[in-house]
Amino acid sequence: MHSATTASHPKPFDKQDGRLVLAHLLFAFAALLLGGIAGVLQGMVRGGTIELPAGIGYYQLLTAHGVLMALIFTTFFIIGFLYSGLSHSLGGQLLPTARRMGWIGFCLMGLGTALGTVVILLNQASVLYTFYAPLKASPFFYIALALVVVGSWISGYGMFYQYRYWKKTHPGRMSPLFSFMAVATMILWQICTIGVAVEVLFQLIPWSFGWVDTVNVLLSRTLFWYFGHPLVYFWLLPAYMCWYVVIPKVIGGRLFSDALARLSFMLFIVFSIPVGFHHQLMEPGISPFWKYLQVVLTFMVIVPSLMTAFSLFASFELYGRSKGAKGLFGWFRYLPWKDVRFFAPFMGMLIFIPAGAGGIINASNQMNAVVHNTLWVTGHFHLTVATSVALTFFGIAYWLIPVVTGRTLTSAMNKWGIVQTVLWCVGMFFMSGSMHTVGLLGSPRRTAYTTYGDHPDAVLWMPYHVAMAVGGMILFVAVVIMIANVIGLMRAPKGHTEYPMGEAAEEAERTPAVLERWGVWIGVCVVLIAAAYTIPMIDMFHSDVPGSPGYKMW
Ligand code: HAS
Ligand code: CU
Repeated sequence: MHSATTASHPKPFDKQDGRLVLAHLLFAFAALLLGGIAGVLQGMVRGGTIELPAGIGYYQLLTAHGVLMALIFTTFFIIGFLYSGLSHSLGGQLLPTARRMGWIGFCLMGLGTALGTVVILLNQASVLYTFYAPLKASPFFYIALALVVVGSWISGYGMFYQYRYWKKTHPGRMSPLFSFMAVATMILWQICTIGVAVEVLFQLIPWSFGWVDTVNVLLSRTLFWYFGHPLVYFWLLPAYMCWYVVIPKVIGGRLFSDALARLSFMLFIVFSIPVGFHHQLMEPGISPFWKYLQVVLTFMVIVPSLMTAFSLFASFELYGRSKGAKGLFGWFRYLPWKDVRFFAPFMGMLIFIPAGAGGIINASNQMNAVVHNTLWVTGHFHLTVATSVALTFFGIAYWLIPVVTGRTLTSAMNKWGIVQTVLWCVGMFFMSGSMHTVGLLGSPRRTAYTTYGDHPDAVLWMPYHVAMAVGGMILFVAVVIMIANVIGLMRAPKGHTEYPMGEAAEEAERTPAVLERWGVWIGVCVVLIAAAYTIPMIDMFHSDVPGSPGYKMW
């Protein structure tokens, strides 16, 4: 039998692997709590409801919030989740070398996080999570980031090692879907982090140590966004893994198509990197032709998300019809609404529809001119990463923590999970809804409380800022409940929880083998990156615009 299908044994999760996974998850949730505290405070400052005590700065909080939530919570959770699924789908146990690499990665990332957090708390790095030059942080902030990235590389190598071993010992077989997707996600990560590694090592660190006086700002931002856009898919793809592989199992149905799922992940590898200019559409120094090309590629990378939406609808409908659902939307009633393992990720999917639509608006040059650098963009990413992705990760925690600790989810905790999800959605509705609206009215992002000298426009904005603060407070309550739920899961009754991994395996054998020819897809990706970036980067190197000295604006 295919080893992906032997997975449903009532065999407990490997203890050593469980510890590795749990360490990542707990670290992630600790970051969520700290980031949440920073978030609610900054929301209240911006709403004009509080003033910060003890010399704490708004931008300092904003940096802590962005770094801990967007970079640390996500990365730790993702690596823990991927390791858990690899252990489960590739033989029930990690190879000692793979596990060791996971721990080395964990330690390096943990060290980087600790160092970075200290530097931010010392107010030496209030440069926000995108750390744009010419804002200049302490060199130790950049070193901290580098440690996190290098740690994540080593964790990725551990995953590749495990996968290679499986492929070698199962010649001619299609790998289990989860492992395929995990490898695709980590390949994407390896390719895109090269950009930020080059930026940090060759530009920001020498400059912040004072070894060089100036920095090429345009080049640094370009390297950043070469990384920054695929970064958002590094967050999204693990959520998609849950939607493709876990959700069909949770609802008791099956995945619509193994081949379609694999194709969508390969398309992400191909198209998600050469698109960074859609974050730089309003920047001078890049000719319109290259922006245009990258916008075309941006519209290409929407396709695998549309395929995902199609596949999810098909899976839901197949399941509903198998239960006797009639009519176009009859299947809707048959979904397990009261099961948080389904409900939380489902709300994530639902919200991804307007969230993705917002992304398409952002990517359109003319409309980007309206929304760029306004709170609209902040609203966009609080729907995408902070709702679609975050709710899916929360939904995963409700079964993954029990799986790795040998416990079971109680019905009381399931209810708290539903409450948590509803609160998150309500809080986000107010917060992100107001951000989108007030962004269209011109309210800028990355700015503390100000009335712009009582400018009439800024007076119009204020009610929305208050609504944002209210949403932020609701979200903070939801963060606290999530943390309480995690503690509850850690103390849940002992018992066996099955790893809910879907079994499209019989179909996987019919999936075209080209979908596992990594070299082909990575090759196409490299060609596209070269086409989209080579000439504009050469121009940036040869630009006569002088480099910029560093600024400390806080
Ligand atoms: Fe974005 C800015 C364009 C997706 C995150 N984005 C950001 C920033 C972040 C971010 C963090 O083109 C700010 C960075 C900063 O600090 O400056 N984004 C896009 C596009 C997409 C997109 C075209 N973004 C994401 C995702 C993110 C994310 C995903 C995180 C996880 N974004 C932009 C642009 C900017 C930007 C510009 C720069 C703006 C500026 O000017 O600064 C696309 O990938 C979206 C495609 C998605 C879809 C939706 C498919 C729907 C699905 C759900 C199906 C639901 C079901 C359930 C089945 C087409 C898969 C339904 C059931 C029922 C019963 C109805
Ligand atoms: Cu992007």
